[in-house]
Amino acid sequence: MDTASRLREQHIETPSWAYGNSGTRFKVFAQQGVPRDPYEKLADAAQVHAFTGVAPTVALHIPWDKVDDYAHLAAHARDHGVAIGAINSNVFQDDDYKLGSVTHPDKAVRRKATDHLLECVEIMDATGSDTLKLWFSDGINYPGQDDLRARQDRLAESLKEVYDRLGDGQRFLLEYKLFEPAFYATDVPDWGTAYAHCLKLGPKAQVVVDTGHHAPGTNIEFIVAFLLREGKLGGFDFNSRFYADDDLMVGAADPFQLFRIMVEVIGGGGYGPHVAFMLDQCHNIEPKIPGQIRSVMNVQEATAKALLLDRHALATAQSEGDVLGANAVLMDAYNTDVRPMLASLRESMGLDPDPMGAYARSGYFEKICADRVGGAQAGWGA
Ligand code: PSV
Ligand code: MN
Ligand code: MN
Repeated sequence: MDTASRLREQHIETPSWAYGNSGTRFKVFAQQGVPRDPYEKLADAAQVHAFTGVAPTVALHIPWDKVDDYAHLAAHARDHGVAIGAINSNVFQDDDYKLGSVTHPDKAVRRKATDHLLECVEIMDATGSDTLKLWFSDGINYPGQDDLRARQDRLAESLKEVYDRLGDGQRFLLEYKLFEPAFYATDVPDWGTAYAHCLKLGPKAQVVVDTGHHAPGTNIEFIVAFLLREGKLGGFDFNSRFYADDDLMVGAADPFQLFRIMVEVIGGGGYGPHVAFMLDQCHNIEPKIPGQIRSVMNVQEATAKALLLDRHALATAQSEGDVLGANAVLMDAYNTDVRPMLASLRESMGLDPDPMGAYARSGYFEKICADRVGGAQAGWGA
């Protein structure tokens, strides 16, 4: 398949929480025209797909996107030309979870947390979603606060119960995060921990790599290559970081890192529906729909460059031990201006070659500002 066809088939999922008001723990900045409910979030996400052509699904976050009738919400998404993507669970915003959720020392709290995860699988059934995304804020702040090993046992027990509830064609992705909100020890702090749990459970459990969840200097593309090799890379939460879990627009801080990741994804056979490309971002100071459009374009550009990599020339240089030659082949791909190619790809898809400009000219923003008063908070403070 040629590069244009592969780019045309790319699928980048946007998160419902990107469309609501968000901020840091210091301040949530309200913006004009933001959605007041999950239905309006889906309508905004549909705009991102309408102008890029490659963002056909939207991740939900439960209970931020709680509705009475999920089948109805899924039908509403379809009416707008999109579908429901991953269901993100939330076992971090309840007072009961102060000392943990599925790892909590109290069995009753663990039961409540696991029941929420099972409820998310029910929502998958109702919406047609095939992916459950699990991120646990669980951890401890002080040495001795709880038993590290016992917490792993409790985590494993809950994951097993959820795993066993998954239907055919359903999977869960286990997310890791170096630290925060726990500071001394986090229960799923790294890819190795996530991988070990998933390996024990079976093929429906895979690891999701959130690009913002690593220590500075971590070689994320190595993690990607390793997990792909083991068949355990389920997807990405893309975003950019300068310091920690900044949740800035993907490709903004380090587009070269994004390119290197895409090189490994493509080289490792991960470019296809089995590895989900999801955005996990908040737009605190920039407008939200254009922020998502820009992010989708950034992922497309990194992908296009990685697809253009002359892998044959690279392999030859590598096998000859030609250090500078191999590096030059990689840099040639990275330094290619792929914007004209993506513009003509969009035209061939019946889209405007300039999604940012086309959205700005569409009048959608003016319309939502007039129609919507009192937009809802994304639910996530950072
Ligand atoms: C918290 O760090 C987080 O950003 C995780 O990455 C989750 O994927 C996301 O929130 C939504 O729960
Ligand atoms: Mn994430
Ligand atoms: Mn995060």
